[in-house]
Amino acid sequence: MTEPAHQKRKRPPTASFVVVANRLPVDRVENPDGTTTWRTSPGGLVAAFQPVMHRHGGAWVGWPGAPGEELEPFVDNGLQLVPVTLSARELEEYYEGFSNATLWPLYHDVIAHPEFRREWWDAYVEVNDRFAERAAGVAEQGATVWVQDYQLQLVPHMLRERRPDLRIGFFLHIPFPPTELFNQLPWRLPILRGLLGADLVGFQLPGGAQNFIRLVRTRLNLETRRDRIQTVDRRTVMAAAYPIAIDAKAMHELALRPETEERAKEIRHNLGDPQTLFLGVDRLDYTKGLPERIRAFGELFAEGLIDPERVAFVQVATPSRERVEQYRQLRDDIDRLVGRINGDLGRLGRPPITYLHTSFPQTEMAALYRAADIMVVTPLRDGMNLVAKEFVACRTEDQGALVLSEFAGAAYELRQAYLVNPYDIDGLKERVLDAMNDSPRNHVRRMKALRRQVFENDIDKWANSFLTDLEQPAPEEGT
Ligand code: GDG
Repeated sequence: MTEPAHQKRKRPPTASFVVVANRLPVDRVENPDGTTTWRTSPGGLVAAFQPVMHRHGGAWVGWPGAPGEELEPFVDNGLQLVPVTLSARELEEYYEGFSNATLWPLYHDVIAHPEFRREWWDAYVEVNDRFAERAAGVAEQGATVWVQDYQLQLVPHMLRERRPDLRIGFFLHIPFPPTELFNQLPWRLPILRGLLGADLVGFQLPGGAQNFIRLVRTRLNLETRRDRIQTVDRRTVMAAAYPIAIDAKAMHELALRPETEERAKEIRHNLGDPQTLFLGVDRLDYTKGLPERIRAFGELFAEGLIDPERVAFVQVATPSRERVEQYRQLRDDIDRLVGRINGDLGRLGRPPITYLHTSFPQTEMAALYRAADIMVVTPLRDGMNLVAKEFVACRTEDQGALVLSEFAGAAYELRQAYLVNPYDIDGLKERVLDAMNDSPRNHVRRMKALRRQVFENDIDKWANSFLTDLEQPAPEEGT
């Protein structure tokens, strides 16, 4: 869309289905002629939710991506987009601070140290309140509002106070931590109460739902029965697992396009037509286990267990949260690690590790997935990991293999992957070799099973199962 921005903006009518997420699904692009275009923003939540929104219609409430930007609601690509303004200070305190330097590490098993700062919490409360206000203004009487992720855990309660007529769902895209970690949080009670404003609280895995139920029982003294919680205002809240999925068919079709296949061949050719091409694709995040993975490959090359003349390893690391100190540090560490391995082991024109700190269009991602033989997905902790599922969906000929961390939510469903403990570098090396040396017959057998799983449990099924449970009236007390 390239018409001038002011022509596109209009106040949205109220909607019967509203998604509330930290980010709108688009980034603004200023064209040289002064017009504005919107481009899909990267990331797991948007990738998962775009198809859901296109099927259901409705409004999406979120931050448009630039500090201080005040935009009227507008329509893009058939979606009603309702921008929430965040100041530079709020971004620093609510987003980079409380969301990404407190909650993100805490919820990912404290892989990095979470910082607890009271001013960050205050900003979190303030911004959550603004999102709730915006959603309350957009939702029509009796509408369904689906709130997304760790940045907005107070919104369900704040929204219910304003609009008791709504059906409110919440889905957490990242892990919900074990009780002893969650209990470190100075603001644990308001967060639990915030989530309990929803009728349905969804998690990636049953373990997350169980952690939450245990916490509301022990910390808030609420009565719980299986996946139901009785609140003090005598509502029934359901807490259950809904492992998130992908639009497998769309991904498969993208992979099948002749231009994707052509590009996949070109990628392999540019890498020297290796016998085996390993691939990693991750946001550059300390949860994704990049240093451990790179170290394992460095050792495999150095010890002659894989031959850099015949094997290539491509690691794409998509830039992420670059203003947060821990992320800057990680980037430097990885640069150094890759530089050292390639410096020690590479020869002219053929580095053992091709490391790309950049993001690509989805077509290029599909070509990479097709080009690769073995995908290496080894996060230290991950809510789900869509990359693993996307790779499987792109294996149009049932070939290749997936090496997958036990600590990715995806491991719960993708049992036929080569599962691995990513903290165990020797184990990781062994698993990489197992995957590489296994017979093509075993690869096909495993891949067929993985594909069945990914195609049978796609994003439509995921959204329908959450929304069906959300629409169900709560059972009478005592039943
Ligand atoms: C969070 C949770 C959970 C990546 N680089 C590019 C690109 N991507 C796309 C991938 C995939 C998505 O971004 C990444 O999703 P992941 O699930 O792997 O990871 P997170 O961003 O951490 O997502 C995660 C997810 O939410 C959904 O609930 O699975 O556990 O952490 O779709 O393809 N896309 C494009 N260019 C890139 O360079 N176009």
